[in-house]
Amino acid sequence: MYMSFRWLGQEDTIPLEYIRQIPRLRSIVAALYDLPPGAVWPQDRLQSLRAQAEAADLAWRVVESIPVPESIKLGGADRDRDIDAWMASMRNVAAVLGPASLVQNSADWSGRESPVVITYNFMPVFDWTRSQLARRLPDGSTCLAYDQEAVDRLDPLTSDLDLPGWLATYTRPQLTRLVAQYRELGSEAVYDNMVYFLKAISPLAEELGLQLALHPDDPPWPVFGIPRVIDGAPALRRLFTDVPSPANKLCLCSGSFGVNPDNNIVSMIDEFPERLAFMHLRNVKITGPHSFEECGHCSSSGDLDMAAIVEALVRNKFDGPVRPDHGRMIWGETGKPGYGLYDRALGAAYLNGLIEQAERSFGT
Ligand code: DNO
Repeated sequence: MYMSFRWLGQEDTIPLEYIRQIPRLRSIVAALYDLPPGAVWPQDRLQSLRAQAEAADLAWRVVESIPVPESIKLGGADRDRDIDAWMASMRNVAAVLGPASLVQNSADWSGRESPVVITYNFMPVFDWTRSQLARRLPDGSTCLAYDQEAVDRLDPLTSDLDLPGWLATYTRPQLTRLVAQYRELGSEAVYDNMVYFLKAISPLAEELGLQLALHPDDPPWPVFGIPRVIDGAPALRRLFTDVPSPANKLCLCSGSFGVNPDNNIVSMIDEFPERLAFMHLRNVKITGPHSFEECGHCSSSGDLDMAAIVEALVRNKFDGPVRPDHGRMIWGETGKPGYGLYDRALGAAYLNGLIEQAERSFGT
């Protein structure tokens, strides 16, 4: 298992050099964030991002994410065109980051020859959703939070939403139409559209040696009456039966699944070890029904047993990338909610400690 860190590209205020200074940090997770869903990612753009990472002595093996256009999630008239574009991006990612391109100065780094991972999600319209981007905690830090009562008071069509994961590129009429389409479509049809998409792209992923890492719905329940389909182990079981391709894998996000107490992350790791491509490791504190805060990464800060999660990964011989996930804002830092440097760096250091200890216990 190797540690990585999300870097948000040119607009990220955190220098790559600082990321490299985190102990054991040798690789970034990145994407061409400025390109809209449906655009083909050009090789020269991928190449220059890779070169930028390598100039800072960091590898780039994990793409997070190539966005899936709404036409694909809706099963619309343009979906085959958009799937072709997605596959063209897959080809370019494989050509630029692929198995033949080893990272320099990394003889001592375990991720050196690891497969390239492409992360994606199948959440309609809003991606990850929170009701508060900066809830103040008693220690003065701030965190992201989700409160169902607050969300119930919001109408996505009339409220001024400032949602963290949402590509706020839709005009109000587009948003109105999309929300109505998804509400009418329902979750079974969205699921079928996901299967259609995966059946179309997984043969190419296998051929190119890419791992497709599906990020779960965050939170794992319907938001604003819009369906969400990857909410727990039964949904995963069904998906891996319907699309058995070995390229069909997971970005198992402990914090997304973990806010539903019915989801046991350790059992999921034990049940789907061969499906794990990438891990988002963060803790969460459940504050009420369908409500939670994003706490620090340590087990004692929230409701997930992070040591048991890391132990399960080592026990199952997981050798892919992991990353700390959303951090709180601490020490006066300002920046993109969830994506500051300090608390994520603390998270990486803590997780590295857990990994070292678990690897010793299991003799790996
Ligand atoms: C939030 C992230 C998500 C994730 C996508 C994966 O911080 O975990 O935005 O990148 O959902 O496609």
